[in-house]
Amino acid sequence: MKTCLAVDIGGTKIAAALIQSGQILKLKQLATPSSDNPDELTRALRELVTPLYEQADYLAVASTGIIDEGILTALNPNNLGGLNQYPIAEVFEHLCHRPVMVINDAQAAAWAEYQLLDSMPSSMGFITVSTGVGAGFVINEELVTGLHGIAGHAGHTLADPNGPMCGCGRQGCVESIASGTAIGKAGQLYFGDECTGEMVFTQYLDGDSHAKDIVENAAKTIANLVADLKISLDLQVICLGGSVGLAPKFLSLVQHYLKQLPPAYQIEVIHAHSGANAGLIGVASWAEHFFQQTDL
Ligand code: ADP
Ligand code: BMX
Ligand code: ZN
Repeated sequence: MKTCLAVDIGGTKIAAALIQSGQILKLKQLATPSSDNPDELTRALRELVTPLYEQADYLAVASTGIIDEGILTALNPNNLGGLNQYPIAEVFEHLCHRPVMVINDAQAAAWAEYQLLDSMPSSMGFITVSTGVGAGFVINEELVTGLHGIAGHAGHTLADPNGPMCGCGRQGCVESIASGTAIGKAGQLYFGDECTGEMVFTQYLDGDSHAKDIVENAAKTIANLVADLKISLDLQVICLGGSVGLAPKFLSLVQHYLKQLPPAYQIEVIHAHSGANAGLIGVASWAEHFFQQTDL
């Protein structure tokens, strides 16, 4: 039985796990460095994988950013402390001397969640509301990665043409309003310069009215994204993940705003079954599929 070392690189945290037949055997996690120096990220990745890689046959990496030909290009470099154009596949090959496969984190999570659905629909979407807002799609039972790895970057579709400037360079993207980063930024006006998305949620759950406005605005924005995706792709179900997507009450708020739209926009929205581990489980499963064909 082959063992996979799966790594999930997000804008806030990096997790690594040894996985066999979809089961996590060992899990380690650390904070994503907030530096535009690529050596800082490489150092963090080395620290994470060194105690694990010798037990692995291959590596499966899910990362925030556009993954094309093994290079990570940030669509929103702010999510990675300004880091861009990082040779992610080469770095892992160098660190672990094992075959490496890399895809986008939300694409990986979509693949994990698709396989866990009871009804096995032909088309589904996954949305992560986390440091950024990412998405992944399975259409006609196939994970859509896109010719250049860009497919799924629905966090950068338009939510408000007069909204905040997004780190990708476009004004009013969904991510600039509804991501954990955007929620934290909106909260800084009321809760201080160090305010994070998580702190706004704590205030929200305590009944603060400013936090309520911010969280509701984010949920309404995600509900509209859900509606746009349903009407564009005729999806059958959408899974919501990421620490904001999984935060208490957020899913029910999204469902509440979605219900106010006409019937054609309605779709079942559920929590990611594999929770925070969706990226790890999904990329391990995707790599198993990939490496089986290459007779590893
Ligand atoms: P990553 O983007 O690295 O995958 P997360 O999914 O944890 O990481 O998303 C990080 C964002 O979620 C940050 O903006 C953080 O403030 C926010 N966050 C973390 N924990 C919570 C929580 N319990 N409730 C709401 N927001 C949270
Ligand atoms: C951003 C983008 C996506 C990513 C999404 C969620 C970058 C660096 N990332 O829209 O590729 O899937 O964030 O990422 O441009 P996370 O860090 O919030 O998990
Ligand atoms: Zn954007």
